[in-house]
Amino acid sequence: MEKYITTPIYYLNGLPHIGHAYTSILGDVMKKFEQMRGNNVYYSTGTDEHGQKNQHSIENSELSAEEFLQRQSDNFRNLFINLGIDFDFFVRTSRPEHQKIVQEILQNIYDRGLIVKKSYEGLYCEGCEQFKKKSDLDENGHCPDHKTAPKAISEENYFFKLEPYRQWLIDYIKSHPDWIQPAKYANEVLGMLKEPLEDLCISRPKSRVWLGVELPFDTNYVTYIWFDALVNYISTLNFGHNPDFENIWSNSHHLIAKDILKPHCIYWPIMLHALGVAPVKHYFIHGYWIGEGGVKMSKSLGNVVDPVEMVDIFGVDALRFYLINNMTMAGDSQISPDLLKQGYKILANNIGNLQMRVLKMVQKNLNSKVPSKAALNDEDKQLLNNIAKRFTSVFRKDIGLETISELAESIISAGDATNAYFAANTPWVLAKDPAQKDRFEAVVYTTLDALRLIGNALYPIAPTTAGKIETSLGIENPQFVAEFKPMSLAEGAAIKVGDPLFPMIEEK
Ligand code: ME8
Repeated sequence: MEKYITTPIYYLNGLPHIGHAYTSILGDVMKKFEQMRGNNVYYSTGTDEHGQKNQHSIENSELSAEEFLQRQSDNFRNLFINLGIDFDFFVRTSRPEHQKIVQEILQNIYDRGLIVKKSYEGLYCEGCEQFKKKSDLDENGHCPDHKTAPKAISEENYFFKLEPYRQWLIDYIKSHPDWIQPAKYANEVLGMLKEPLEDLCISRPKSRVWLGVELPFDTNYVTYIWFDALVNYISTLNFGHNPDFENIWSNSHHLIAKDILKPHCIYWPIMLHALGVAPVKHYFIHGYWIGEGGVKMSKSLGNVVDPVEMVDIFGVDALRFYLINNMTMAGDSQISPDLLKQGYKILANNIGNLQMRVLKMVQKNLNSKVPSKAALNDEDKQLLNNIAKRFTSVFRKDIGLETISELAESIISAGDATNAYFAANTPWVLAKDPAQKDRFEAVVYTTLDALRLIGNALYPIAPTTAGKIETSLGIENPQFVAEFKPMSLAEGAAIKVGDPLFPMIEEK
């Protein structure tokens, strides 16, 4: 079955930060997880290239709009490639094909009388690219997310009526309890739907915003950024021109953080409903990365975690593992170079050291060959069966945030169990006693086979490390599939002692 996974498309007014890296890594982990289960996945991520926020950054740069957007978008694309993210499509909303589909959709709903023109006065937060109600603001009259006062704006604009769809949306949420995950965000959306919905302003006069998709029915206006950006999810599938659209859309999954709940879970399903298209199949909504100690990351506090710097210090796989292992379902999660270092040490101690120790033993005592499994006893078999059973059960679950964090957790606990087994069986003592040869071989085989299972499960999160583990065990061209058959490491295979998986980090 083909699945479609998307991330938000990111604004280009700054460099990609750890939050952007996280959502796009998460999508990649989900893609690899599904591929191991035998499912095809089409995965899109990319950049949101219109709107007032991007426009101001262009105006403050020395570059033309096209040059600025290209440079900024490439920063994201290149980072994602460096992070091992295997996207199938990199969205750029400046792409003419996307703009054409936005215009076709607008014309469709305009022709059906769903858009009206009227004058409007409102408070606009540029950070959110949204009009705000007084009740949305904090006690100082500021946007609670951006801590800035929204601007009072009065202008003629085009509007799309949301209120007629409110009851349909409430009913849809209530009758599809796993549509928005975790469920607390479904409740948050239901809370937003308690009051009548204001008309959505879907245009911006070109006198104020020139960076956008021109309205097909009034060339004095561009399309509101969110109306344009949300359409990316279907323009990527060539909506309106693709006979296979429904097929893949019916298996679509949107990954977003909690900051963009309202446009995604209110505007977007209503837009689709008006077009006669079913909503996305699932939303997976994650919390925010914040600095160590629970403070928001900000340049002035100097606690912004730069993904490029973190990759330089810890490498791609350790960063990916930290992000996946430490995002809590309950709320926000903390990150800092020190916390990443602790996460790195867990990987080094739990998997890296074990792998190196056992491989060196095989090199020294067993002529670099995987030993026989003939003498495995109940304890050995039980360890391998337990690990295999746990991984099998994780890979049987549907993708979702909980499944992916359970995957990370199951890897660490398999590593802990194998380390405890290794320590209790003291193979370094057995190695010295010829009478214990069979026992020695059984303990080494068991440890190597446990590492093989761990390497396989690790693939979605840390693909390069997974490949290194399997190759070090004498498996050539490892194929990563969700099959965890214990005791199937080939006896006699030639192990390879390479560099440590997680070498000591130089103090900077
Ligand atoms: O909202 N922790 O773009 P954006 C976790 N263009 N994730 C974070 C994060 C953090 N601290 N900060 C950002 C936009 N993110 C629109 C989206 S989609 C049709 C249009 C991630 O650049 C997270 O995925 O502000 C969040 O939802 C997204 O970046 C917002 O990116």
